[in-house]
Amino acid sequence: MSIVDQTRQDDILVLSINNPPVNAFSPGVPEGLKAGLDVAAADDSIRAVVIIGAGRTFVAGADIKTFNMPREQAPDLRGTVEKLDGFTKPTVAAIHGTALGGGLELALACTYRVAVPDAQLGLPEVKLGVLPGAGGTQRLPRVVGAAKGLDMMLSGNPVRATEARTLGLVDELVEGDLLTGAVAFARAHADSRPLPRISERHVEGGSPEVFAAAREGIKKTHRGQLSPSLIIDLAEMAATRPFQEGWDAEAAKFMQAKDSPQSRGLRHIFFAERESAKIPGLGKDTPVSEIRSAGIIGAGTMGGGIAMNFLNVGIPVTIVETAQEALDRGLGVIRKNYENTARKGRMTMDDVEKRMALLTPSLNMEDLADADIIIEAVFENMDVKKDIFTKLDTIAKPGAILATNTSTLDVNEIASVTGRPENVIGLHFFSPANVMKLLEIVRADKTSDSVLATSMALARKIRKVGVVVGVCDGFVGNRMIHRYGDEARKIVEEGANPQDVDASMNALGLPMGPFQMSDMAGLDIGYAIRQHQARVRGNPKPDGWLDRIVELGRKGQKTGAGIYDYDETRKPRPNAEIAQLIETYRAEKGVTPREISQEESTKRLAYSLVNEGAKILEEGIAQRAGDIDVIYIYGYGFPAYRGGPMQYASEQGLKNVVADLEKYGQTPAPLLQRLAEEGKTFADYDAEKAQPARA
Ligand code: T1G
Repeated sequence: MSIVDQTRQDDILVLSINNPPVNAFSPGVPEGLKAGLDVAAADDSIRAVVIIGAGRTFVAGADIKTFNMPREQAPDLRGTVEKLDGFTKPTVAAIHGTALGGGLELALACTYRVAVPDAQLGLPEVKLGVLPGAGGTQRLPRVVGAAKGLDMMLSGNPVRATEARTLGLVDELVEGDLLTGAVAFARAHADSRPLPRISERHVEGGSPEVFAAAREGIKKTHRGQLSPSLIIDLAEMAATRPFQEGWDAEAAKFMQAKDSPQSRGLRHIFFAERESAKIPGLGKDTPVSEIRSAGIIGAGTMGGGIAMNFLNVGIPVTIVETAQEALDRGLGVIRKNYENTARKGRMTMDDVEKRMALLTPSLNMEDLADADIIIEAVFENMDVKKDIFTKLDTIAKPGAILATNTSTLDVNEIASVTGRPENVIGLHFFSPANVMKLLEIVRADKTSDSVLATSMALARKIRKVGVVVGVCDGFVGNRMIHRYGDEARKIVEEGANPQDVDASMNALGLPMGPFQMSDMAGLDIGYAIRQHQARVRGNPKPDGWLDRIVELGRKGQKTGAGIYDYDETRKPRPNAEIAQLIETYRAEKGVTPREISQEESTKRLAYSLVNEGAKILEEGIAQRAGDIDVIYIYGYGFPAYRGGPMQYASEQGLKNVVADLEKYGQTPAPLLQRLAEEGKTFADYDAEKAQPARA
């Protein structure tokens, strides 16, 4: 089969795109489609053309990998769309799976569109920091109207074919075999003239108010991003200017968006997120077990949240506590969470009952004997965890995965108390565990390949973004955030106030700066970690300005006061006493406070993450810089349009990062030094590591 196959069904020519896995518009596809159209144009016995995707989907869009190609070498999607728009015989797009981005634009240039009911149609380009660049900004609003067109292009979310039919985006739904239905539809419309062309239609509802409202809306939903405003401008042109003018303007604005750091960041994360699911060195034939039942030990915030992930995908859970009251409380929280979701209309009360029916409470760990996986989510104390794993070793069935949800403790040490360390792994969920998508999969020294592969498959099953990390204090995410917190406290010691430090990271696009985040997580957690780390290092009890705040009993949002004061809106408000405490602290330490610019604060904080990330890479605790970026976007709110801390540093130039680290008193990691000297980026580093080892 060639990349675009031509087959005849009597008077209908069928062009079948065969470019697995998702029929992206890669080099060869435009050429094949154009060739097919030329055949159809030259042969009077061909009355209409059907375009269909082979395999599991129609066209899932332009091939994102070709975005960095020189323009003249990139697949000519616009040329193909123009050829279709001007074609003199009916063309029918036969859609199953997904018609996304350039795929939908191709379909919109066809005369007609038919689809199976569960197909998805959308223009997700904004999620890649670009915009529909092959007519989507001009055609979609002409079909679905200004408001719906803007909503689809700005959210990037697809609609099901059933809704698309209602919107007029699809002309017919095909219940049976798609190709049969599409050929029949083509034959039935072969003589219809004039051919309906979307480019000749007008946009409904394109009032100035609609575009003004959209511009207002993206200030909140897409803060700091470029492509949304370009999309609105182009949609407004569709409503107010001739098609050709909008079509031409779209090409220029597409290039502007594509060449932005934001698009490079979002495209980086698109691929990094998929790469992070691949575990180097794991054979394709590594056995992956199916997880049909789960056991959770601990029904607190984490245990309850973890349980919900399994219930949401229909996996029964036995949840164990030590006391009935704690068990009842835990189940109550789970039910309340579901009922809140139902109240928002995102699930029905029937769904709530179905999920709760899969949940079995117990006071007896023996009830976990048949679970395929058991996840411990109890108090962060090594002795408690060792005691649990010792008991689990006598209870769990052979082959069960024994996982700890510890956020920093040594998984090797936990595994050592069992007779089956190959079955022990860390599954570090992030709070709230039923919401946060990140799952750090902590590979201990003796964790077997099969347990690792099964854990990664499970992550995907429970809709988490799984990233494999190694064992060290804090693994990847928390180890970096500890350094980041150290730097943040230092910047305050030197003269900045907490709210300016937080603002310096809000300016980078993080919804919460270091102190807003600490107040939310609970200051006592950081306090305990600093105490623990001081003990491990044999240092005296730490007495930083933040420790003094905790010792006043101010533990953050949960006590209504921490670094900031909080009222019922939970909006952080600076507190004069805290400012005084910090001033007193500086005086005691003999520090003369100095003015610290927002730029300095942003660099010191962002680069403290990057520098620790470089050390983590050198130690092999993370497999890729891209994995670190995925962790920070899905676990710590780093803005996806920055691509994550490592990508952000690469965009700044690692030479500049090294110079700034030295300027602000941090010692650059050797790997960072090397890459900077070689003029490389972290993406280069990942590409080097991905190269098969030269024999
Ligand atoms: N280009 C290149 N590779 C792609 C791709 C694409 N558009 N979409 C997916 N892949 C790869 C992906 O990297 C992975 O590779 C494999 O396919 C399976 O993907 C001009 C400019 C279609 C819903 O944004 O949303 O058109 O890891 O794991 O979970 O206006 O892929 O196996 O090596 O995601 O079943 C617009 C992006 C492009 C759609 C399927 N289109 N893709 O999900 O599989 S811009 C998109 C998806 C554009 C035009 C503009 C999903 C999917 P590998 P997967 P999945």
